Amino acid sequence: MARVLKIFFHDACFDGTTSAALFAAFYRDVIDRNVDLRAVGMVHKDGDPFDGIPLDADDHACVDFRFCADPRMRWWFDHHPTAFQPAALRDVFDAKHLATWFFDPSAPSCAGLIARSLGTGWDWKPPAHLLEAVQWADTIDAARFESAEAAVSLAQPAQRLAAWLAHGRSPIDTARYVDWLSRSSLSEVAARPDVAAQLAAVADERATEIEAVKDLGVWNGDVIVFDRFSEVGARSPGFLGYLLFPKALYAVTATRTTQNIKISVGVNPWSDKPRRHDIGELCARHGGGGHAVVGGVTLRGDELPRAQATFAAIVRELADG
Ligand SMILES: [Mn+2]
Repeated sequence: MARVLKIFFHDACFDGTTSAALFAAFYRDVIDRNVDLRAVGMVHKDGDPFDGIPLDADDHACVDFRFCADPRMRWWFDHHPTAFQPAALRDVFDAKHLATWFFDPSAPSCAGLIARSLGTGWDWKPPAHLLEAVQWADTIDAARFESAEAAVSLAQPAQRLAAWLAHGRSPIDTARYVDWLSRSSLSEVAARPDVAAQLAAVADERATEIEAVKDLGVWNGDVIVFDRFSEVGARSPGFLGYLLFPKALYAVTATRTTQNIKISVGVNPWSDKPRRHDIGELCARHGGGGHAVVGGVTLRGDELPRAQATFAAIVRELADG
């Protein structure tokens, strides 16, 4: 019987899936070539996101997602400044100081942090196809695009796949994607017939989405607000919001599925105005987390009144402060 490795990763995220694929490739190359890999997408929530998640495999890793103090979580890599929630978890991290735990809030992507850490500690060099994905993770996760146009472009396979991931895949689809990416290039994955058809659909929906986002945006000072509480399944505009409302300093979006309600908050990377807020810190105060320039709060699908109050409070704080 093959040993089982569970990799918990930040779901619906290009960096999260790249991190999981990278770690899977490392594990097969260095630790156990016959390992049976189970990739498990994780979503942030108010409270312990690992509550009720079984750590029942032979080995466990968590990438691009919050710190888990359970000793069975042997491998951990993250770059979110809000990784330690509650803050007391930071003491566990500092006291135990496992050689297989890595945290660098200055890293542009978690995938980049993993590649560097495994290179230094295990003398492992990722294959070329994964190095390319790591470079894209650095660009996409840190919004290192020269313009909003470049950020929303679907010209490159990496950007088509990032949009497809953000559109909400089933857990099985995303787990399969992680396995494919651990073995083949972004362009090969994007060219798989089953994936290619879905990527084409994402591109086809773009024109309709642009019209919807244009109608949706409501100004509140220099904050552009997208309220999609009433459209179950509708997506966050992401960088499209800054393309269509270039004068915005901040964007705040509410989206909702039957499972979760998500409030996404961001600083316009192409604004010429300096930001006045730390978004991760702001979101953490409301039960979420993130980075200085992008963050979010995820609540349960049945917490609509609380989500609406949180949404209004965040918009008010950004517009007033
Ligand atoms: Mn990340």
